[in-house]
Amino acid sequence: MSRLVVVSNRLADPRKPAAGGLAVALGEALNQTGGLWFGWSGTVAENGTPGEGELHTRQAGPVTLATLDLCSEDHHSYYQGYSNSVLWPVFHYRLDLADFDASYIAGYRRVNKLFARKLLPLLRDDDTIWIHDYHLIPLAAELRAMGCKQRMGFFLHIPMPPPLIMAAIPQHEWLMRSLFAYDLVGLQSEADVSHFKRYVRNEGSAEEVDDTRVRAFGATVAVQAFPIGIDVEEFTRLTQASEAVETYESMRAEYSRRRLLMGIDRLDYSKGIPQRVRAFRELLDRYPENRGSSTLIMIASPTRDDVNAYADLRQELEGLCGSVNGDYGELDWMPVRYIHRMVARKRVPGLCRAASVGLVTPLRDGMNLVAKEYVVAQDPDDPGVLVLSRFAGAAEQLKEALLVNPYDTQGMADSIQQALQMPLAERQARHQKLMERIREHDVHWWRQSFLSALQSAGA
Ligand code: GDG
Repeated sequence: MSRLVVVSNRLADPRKPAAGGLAVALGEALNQTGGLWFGWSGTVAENGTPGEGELHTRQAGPVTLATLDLCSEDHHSYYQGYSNSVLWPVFHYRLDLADFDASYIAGYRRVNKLFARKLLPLLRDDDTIWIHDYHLIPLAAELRAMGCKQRMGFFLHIPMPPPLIMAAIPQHEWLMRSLFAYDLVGLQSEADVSHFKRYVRNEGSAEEVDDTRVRAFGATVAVQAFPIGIDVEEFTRLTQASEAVETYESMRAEYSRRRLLMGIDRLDYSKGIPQRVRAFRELLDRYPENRGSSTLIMIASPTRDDVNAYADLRQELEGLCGSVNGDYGELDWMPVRYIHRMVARKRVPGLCRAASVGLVTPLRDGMNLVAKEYVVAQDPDDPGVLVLSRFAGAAEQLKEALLVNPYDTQGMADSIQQALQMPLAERQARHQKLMERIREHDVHWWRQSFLSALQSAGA
């Protein structure tokens, strides 16, 4: 078996459970092959030189972790700038929030080149290289330009936008062309694959070689959907562990007279968090029987606070939650509990299990793992109901959730009401089907199917 090399913007120590399912799954494959994980260290060197960075390596069992510092100029233009103020908003269809500052692209290219330069001497001839996400789209092209012949695959964790939205990025052709340096491009959903194929047909006069391979820009690449899953066993164990049980019990005791609705996300504009509060307000308005008896708990953990759009979102959300509580709250009932802090991972399943309704309502999302975690945390004998945006990648798989359009406030309020009223037998039947699908396509399936497709693609 050839050695696996994983490259991602950030990495985690796969031995630590707090690293989460993805790191554990990648860690397993890295462990089996004595692999290498390469990425940014998270350190910003104040007086560093652009395009340069110190490399640190350490061992985590059989796995080598190699991390690179970035100077503040590179961090600003590559990470905050091009990655999170151009690619993240545009790939989530938010052209209105994109900041097409012309200086960002140089930093993005510089850091991808720097990654390639520092990674190259660590590579062996028969390595299999798996590069992750939008920060590193041109990395394979940079490595190929330096003579790298190894098999290389790319997985995009966020959506692939439709061609006309992609075309808003001034460097769209260069970005899409650079994907053809990979042997395999993995996307989250069939919708993403169809957007990719349409783009390369329209802009690159692509020909479809077979079901998975397309030829354009003088190269051939395999493109397939690999919907990412969660580590079902790990999350089930976490659900049964004492911290989660304690959380569940204390929530049930605290809210013994109420039904709980819950949302847990990074505070990101793609997650449809204000839309969720508006729908909850509408629920209280249209279905007054929920006043005094339903509480919405929203955990929105801080993220990318230094990008402007995130500060605006925080302000909007605080205003919205305050107004619902002000307009509807009673001395003994607060309709919305909003927490802008990270909750310990061990408590997350307990929170999910205590909620009768899980609200996962992104405006656009590559997959959305919270949807899957919510389902797995439920008691199969008395499960809660998942209300899921049709614009989450997960909606392609999780058809037995109540699928909603987060832009339709009234429709979403009606679906929440339907969830609150759903008879036990229907809840159980839906939950069972959802569990089957989540179990079948877990994170191990995802990793194995990507890596085996990569072996065939590079053959
Ligand atoms: C990207 C794509 C794709 C959230 N709040 C807390 C917390 N979380 C955990 C959740 C879940 C994870 O973070 C979030 O995963 P998502 O999939 O929902 O979203 P992104 O972070 O945007 O991830 C996404 C994913 O990549 C994988 O490919 O699904 O579409 O955008 O595990 O539970 N965890 C803790 N405290 C919190 O407050 N401990």
